[in-house]
Amino acid sequence: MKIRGAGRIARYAIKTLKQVALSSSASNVEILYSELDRAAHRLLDSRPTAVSLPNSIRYFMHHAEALQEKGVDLTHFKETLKEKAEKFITNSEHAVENIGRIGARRILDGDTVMTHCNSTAVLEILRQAHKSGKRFEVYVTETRPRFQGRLTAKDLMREGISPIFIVDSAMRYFMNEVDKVFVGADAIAVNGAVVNKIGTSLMALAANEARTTFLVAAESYKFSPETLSGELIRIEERDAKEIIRTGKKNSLLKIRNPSFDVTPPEYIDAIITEKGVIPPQASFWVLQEMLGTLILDELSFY
Ligand code: RI2
Repeated sequence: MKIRGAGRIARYAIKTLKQVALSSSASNVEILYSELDRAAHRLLDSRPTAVSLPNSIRYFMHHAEALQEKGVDLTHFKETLKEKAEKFITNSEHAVENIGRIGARRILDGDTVMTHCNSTAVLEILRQAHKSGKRFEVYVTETRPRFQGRLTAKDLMREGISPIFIVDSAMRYFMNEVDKVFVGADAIAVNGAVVNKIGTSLMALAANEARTTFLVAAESYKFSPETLSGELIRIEERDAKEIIRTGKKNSLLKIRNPSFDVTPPEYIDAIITEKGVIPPQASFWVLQEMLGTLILDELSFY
């Protein structure tokens, strides 16, 4: 949890693999490849839900494998992987900027918006809308149990935006005042269902009932290729201690602490990606275009 936010997790994984490659004392490409393979699996095991993690690792390991098959020497291997890693990080940062630019157009002067958790992509939309001179109100939920909403509130204040901070359960109470909801995504399935911080699907339900527009901001590497073959996205369940101190007194208490939930496509008006705005039902085409058959072939390994 030191590294959080689906985009940041992906960039950090790539940075780590680059470091493993550059700092390795392996004497040949084969040994270095197996070191990278081990590191890739350790990284994969760290968080199960954010699809940006396997997608970024897949990108890096695909290049590592192609270089190994080509029979390049160790220096070339390291240099090329360094370039590929840096390219991924730059592209990912540009993707967030583009989402900001595209999403900011959706905010009108005088709008009231609401957000949940702490999404870099959503913050960029709000930042760019504010920078362009639009005035709007932002409701920010505290996002129990880890209170990432506090981070969002701080980020917004740093940009000169003054947020309205509410408890999660007040989202329905204020929804009638809200014109648009903006949330990020940890993963998007082929049918357009969005996995995001626990509480997102409740916010979508409340928005649907109040006829409030519900928008998701996500880079294309958050779409899950595994779901093309019917696999489900695993929802991370975290330690009970995040909710309550467990001890003798409440030893009979069972606690469940899922970190994410699934919002069905019917409750989502649009997904804002770096390529443009799509209806959730168009997720299949994003997956097809972004990932291609080559990477799908490698799903069984990563
Ligand atoms: P960006 C976060 O998960 C939140 O659920 C957020 O909406 C999503 O990742 C996307 O964040 P966590 O890592 O990539 O805090 O837009 O569990 O920053």
